[in-house]
Amino acid sequence: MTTSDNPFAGYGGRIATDDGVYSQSEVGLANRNSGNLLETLALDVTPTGLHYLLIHFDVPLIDPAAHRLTFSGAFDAPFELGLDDIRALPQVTLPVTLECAGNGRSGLSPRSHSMPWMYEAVGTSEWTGTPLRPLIERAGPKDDAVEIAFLGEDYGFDKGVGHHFGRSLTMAQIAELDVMLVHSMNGQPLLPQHGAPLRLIVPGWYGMASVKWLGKIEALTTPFDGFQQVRTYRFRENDEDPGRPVTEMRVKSLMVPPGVPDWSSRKRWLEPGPVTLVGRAWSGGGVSVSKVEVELDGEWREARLDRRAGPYAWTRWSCDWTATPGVHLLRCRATDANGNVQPLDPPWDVSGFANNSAQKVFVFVADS
Ligand SMILES: Nc1nc2c(c(=O)[nH]1)N[C@H]1C(S)=C(S)[C@@H](COP(=O)(O)O)O[C@H]1N2
Ligand SMILES: [Mo]
Repeated sequence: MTTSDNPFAGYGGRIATDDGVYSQSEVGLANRNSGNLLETLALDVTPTGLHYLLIHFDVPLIDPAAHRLTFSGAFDAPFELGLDDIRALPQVTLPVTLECAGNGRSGLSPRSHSMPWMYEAVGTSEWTGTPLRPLIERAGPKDDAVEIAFLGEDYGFDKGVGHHFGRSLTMAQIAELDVMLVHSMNGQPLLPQHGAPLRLIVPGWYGMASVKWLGKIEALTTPFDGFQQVRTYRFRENDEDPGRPVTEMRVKSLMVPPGVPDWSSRKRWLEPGPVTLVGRAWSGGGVSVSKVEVELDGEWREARLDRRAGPYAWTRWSCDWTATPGVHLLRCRATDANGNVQPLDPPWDVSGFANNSAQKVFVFVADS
């Protein structure tokens, strides 16, 4: 498709962004795609209604009783399944921390025009469903199959290109990753906004791989060229750069902002004295967090780490601080078992993907 086919071409393009000033369309995106409230980082599992949302188009409203998942393309034994068939297969529940690749985008300058996340596009849920790999094996990819594509029922336009939201994984990734076909979240059937009745969960990767409203699984003999695979979710230095695909989550940590907030600035107010700071840290690909440090009055102090609920779930951390009167900037940074450390400044990317720089929280401590 060329840009002249863009049905929206005559109606103006994306609006230029200006640091600190948000356009109406960015506010519109933010109203549709809510974020997690950082106070719930105190919990192991994010309450379902507070899990962040990223919905590119409209939520397709699907009748679960009529829904069929089809396996098609370069398979020797294509078949289809209904929801009851999937529930009758071996069931697994896995706690998985999901983070949007665009989380932190607002921290970049210049900022690309897309969902203007700050810190809140992350959450942990207990997902229930069946492992994907045995179903792929049952369908039997032909010898020349190179990738499996996962297509959602939602359809819309981006940069003038109409498409179903779709992503792919290579045969090697299917063999390596613990991909799940999921119908329930925290013990309840998926809500419409989280992909009902069926979605993919790709543990350890950024959220874009976890296709919601899953309708088709297709074996391909050439790499998938869908918009969400080749035109976005790529790290790019500049607009000409073909880029590298976004895959596993980068090491990151967040704290529950202490004290109480100012309504509009979200800056914090605290009484002086002892306070326990708590938060969560995670990394991608099942890699564990080995250290979290909190910057308190210019000094980096090591936090205590709890045991995580599973290889794909975040780790709780805590750190004691004696708050003294005045203004403080608190930061936290995690290190994973591979030695990756969160940077203090945002890593550059044209689209603002995977900004894992240390969170900053401004705190005003009252006079004693
Ligand atoms: N079909 C479909 N799947 C999708 C999306 C989408 O817009 N359509 N958004 C993706 C992105 S970018 C993310 S971060 C996660 C968000 O999942 P959640 O809304 O359940 O938190 O879903 C992914 N799967
Ligand atoms: Mo995302």
